[in-house]
This record gives sequence, structure tokens and C-alpha cells, in this order.
Amino acid sequence: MSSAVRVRASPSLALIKYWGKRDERRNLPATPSLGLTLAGVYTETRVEPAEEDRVILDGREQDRERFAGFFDAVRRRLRTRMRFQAESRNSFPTAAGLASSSSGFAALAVGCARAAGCALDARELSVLARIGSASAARAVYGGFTLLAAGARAARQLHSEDYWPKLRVLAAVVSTEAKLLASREAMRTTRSASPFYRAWLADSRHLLARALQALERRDIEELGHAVRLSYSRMHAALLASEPPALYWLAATVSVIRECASLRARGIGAWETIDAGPQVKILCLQEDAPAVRRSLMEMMPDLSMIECRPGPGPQLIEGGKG
Ligand code: 2P0
Repeated sequence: MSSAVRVRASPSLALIKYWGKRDERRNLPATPSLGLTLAGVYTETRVEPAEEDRVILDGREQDRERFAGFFDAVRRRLRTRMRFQAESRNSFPTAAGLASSSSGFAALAVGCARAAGCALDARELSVLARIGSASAARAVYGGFTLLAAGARAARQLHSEDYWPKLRVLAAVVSTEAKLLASREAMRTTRSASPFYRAWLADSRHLLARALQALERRDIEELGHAVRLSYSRMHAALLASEPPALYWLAATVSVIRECASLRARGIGAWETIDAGPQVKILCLQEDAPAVRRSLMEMMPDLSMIECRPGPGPQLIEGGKG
């Protein structure tokens, strides 16, 4: 039996970045990535059977080509001919480097399976979500997740309860959609950055370092690896021809403020994805001081405080 369903999924912030594809057709990542699913921000998606596949995001119909491969894979796996209409809203700026494609495709994968009345396990949902966006493979789980290089599915390392004091402060320095889609930018880095090979080799070492730190809940060491991962990803991007730069002046100001906070003994380790926003890793006890110092510097800055969050939740429907 099939029915309309509503699903909420939170984005997966990459502590160690996926950047580059091993196999573009199958959307397999070239680097391993360590994700943290964030509570406090989410995509909510309503999925129902329809005459044809359609995706409407924040009121706008999306390009069908972008979703065709995903929906075909869903139908093959679910052994159905069903077509889907999905209406999706983000509680945060879309396509601006806040990992909206991770929560978007995680919600869509769960929603399609439920709308078709199929109970898939998390691994199978992760495979489907990855076909949409590799970061979404991680967002079908809560807590800390790992998507290995070349892997078809992510897995959960620790649930959202593993490190309750951990916080991420997302500093939204711009709400404009990014000019360069990450898919396009990854292609450019791979084909036109002399640093790409080094980035691939280095990402394995950074992952190992981050995993060790995570096992010890050592925020200083984890924060250090997190900072190296984004810096090196963006260095590879910047070295490509033509150079690609996602940062704004405010992005750099926040990076510098984090350095100044650390110098004053307040733990604040930043990370940046394919957009200008800065996400700051800190402990609960330091979050007010980090927030205060950023607001003093930029009174108009919008900040979202997130803690480790759960995987996708079914809000409505899904019987049968
Ligand atoms: C990540 N990002 O690990 C990295 C870090 C951005 C920087 O995954 O081409 O939308 O759809 O597989 O997942 C953004 O890329 O890329 C991303 P596709 P996706 O979160």
C-alpha cells in the first residue's frame, strides 16, 4: 500500500570533507568523510505517489534532470513503477554551504521508500541517498558517521548521545545561493588543480587523526584535524584553473576571530564547506563566549546553534 508521508532530516556537517568523486556516474566519493548530523536545522519533505516525478524545493520546481537518476534508482530498488512528487522546505538557507543536499536527499530517500510502503534498512537508504548526493549517505543516520572512499553506503560510528556537550555554531554570513555548485567545483578541482592528488592522499591521514580524537572525545585534536580538512580542501579549490573561491570577507573575519578566541583559551574550531558560511565546533560551556565575541564583531550576524542530532524522522503517514 502507498500513501503520502512527511519526513524530517537534519544535515550532515562534514568534519572531514568529501571532495572529489572516484566514479562520477555512480557518484562514489574519492575521499573518506566523517560527518556529524546536526539537530536544530532540518529539511522537511512531503512525498506522495504522482503521475510524474517532481521536486519542489522552497516553493520552486527543481530541474528534473538533477533527480532523474535518483528516482530511477529508487524504483529499481523498491521494484515499483511508482512516480513521486516531493515538496520540500529547509529551515535554513538552501544551497549556501549548509549541507542542504545532504538533508534533502536523506529525507527524499526515506520519504520515497515509506510512500511506496517499503521498509528499507538504514544501509539501503544510505545507498539510495548517496546516488542523489554523497553527503546524504551520511545524513540517513544520527550522530557521527563515516563514508569511506569509494563506499556505496555510510555507517554510523556513534549515536547522537555519544558526546552531548559538543556544539556547532553555524555563522550564516550570507543567505545567497552559491554561484558554483559543489558538483561542478569538485570536477574542476579534480581536472584542473595540481593539488588534487595531494588532497586525496592527505585526506586518509586526516581521517585517521580525527577518528582517534573522536574516540578520546578530544576536542582540541579533533578541532585541529577539522581545520586542516577544510583548509586543504579549499587550498585545492583555490589552486585550480580557473581558481574557485567560496569565501566572502565576512568568512575570513570569522576564521580570524576563531583564532583569536583560541589564543585567549576559548575553544573554537571552524570549518567551511562549499559556501561562505562558517561552522564552529566548540563545547557547550564555551558556546556563549564564542557567540558573544562574534556578535560583538558583527552585530547583524545570524547564528544557529546545533547539537549532535538524530537521523531522519517520520512526521506523518507511512502506514502499510
Ligand atoms: C561534505 N560537501 O562532505 C562536502 C564538504 C561540501 C564540502 O558533500 O555531488 O552535495 O551531490 O555528491 O554531497 C557537498 O557536495 O555533492 C559536499 P554531490 P554534495 O559534506
